[in-house]
Amino acid sequence: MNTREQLYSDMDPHHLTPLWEVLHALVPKEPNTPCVPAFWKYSDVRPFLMRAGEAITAEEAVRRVLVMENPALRGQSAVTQSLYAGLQLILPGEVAPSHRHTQSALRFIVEGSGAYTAVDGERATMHAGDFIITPSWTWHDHGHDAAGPVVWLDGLDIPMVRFFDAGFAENDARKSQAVARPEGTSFARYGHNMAPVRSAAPYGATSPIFSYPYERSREALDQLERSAPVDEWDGVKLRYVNPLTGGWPMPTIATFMQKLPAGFAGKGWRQTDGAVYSVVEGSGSVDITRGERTWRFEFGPRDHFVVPSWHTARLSSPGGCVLFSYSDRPVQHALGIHHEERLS
Ligand code: GTQ
Repeated sequence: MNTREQLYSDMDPHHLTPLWEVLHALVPKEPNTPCVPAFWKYSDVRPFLMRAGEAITAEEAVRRVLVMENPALRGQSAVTQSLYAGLQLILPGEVAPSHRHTQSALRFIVEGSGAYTAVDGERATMHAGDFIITPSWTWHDHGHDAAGPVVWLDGLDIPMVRFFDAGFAENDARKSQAVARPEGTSFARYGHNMAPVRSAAPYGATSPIFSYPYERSREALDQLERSAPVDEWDGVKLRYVNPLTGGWPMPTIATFMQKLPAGFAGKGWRQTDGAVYSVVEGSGSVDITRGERTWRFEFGPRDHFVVPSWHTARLSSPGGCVLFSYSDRPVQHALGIHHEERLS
């Protein structure tokens, strides 16, 4: 053994290791995520969801969800290094029992309508395309008194909270929480560019609106498509906001909705926040490149895909489409490390 090897092996039992052997990997010249582009076609996923509906009840499962795992991160319940994604199914008459946890959740309604999620005593009825928030540490249960299966995308900061080792959870003694306020109260208080005169933010860093209806978001995108310049990279894209701060609606997760006009052939971009996309309406394609490798996903309604950090993506849509997406951008902004590059 030479001097160095002797040093390494002598100090190894002391849990010491030489930085110079790993420095390049620790501080890479540019982001080098293990996460890969991934695509879930809804027509492939849906039969498994319906089989899950026969295999277990929502109550027994607590949350009957098929987790979308990044193919390069299997076994970690992670769709990117920082984010979780799953598709949750609830059937008529079922209840997913009340619990709370430190992790924040978003629900983006993919199929069906009439189920509800209850947050802190207020129910929000689900319609396809609605974006609903479960703030950190609020009691929440899901139920369904209407007809047909309802499926939504669950986006949570589970890997982030796990990374910080900061997660707590608690089951409620009640199966469903008591309704304390009529549906729509939060939206009336905070959803009209107005706010109560004397009250602090009820959920801290999280938006006091927990349902952002699709109808309103869609209307804004439609009008902007007609009346404002279309961005060459994003089409018409808006971010959801916390009306009390103008910032992100959730402390850990940014959410967006965009419309690609018919005939859109976007320019390429890359960003340090990997993003999960849910196709709401229409169809199109995304080309993702990283070094020599290229992925192309042809998407339609209810399909899901991932654009990982620092992969170049281009969106196209001959017939027009609407996309919802989410990422960990609020955290990267807070740390001052978010970076974006738009190719001409
Ligand atoms: O609805 O509370 O997909 O706690 C994963 C963990 C959903 C939920 C998930 C959860 C939930």
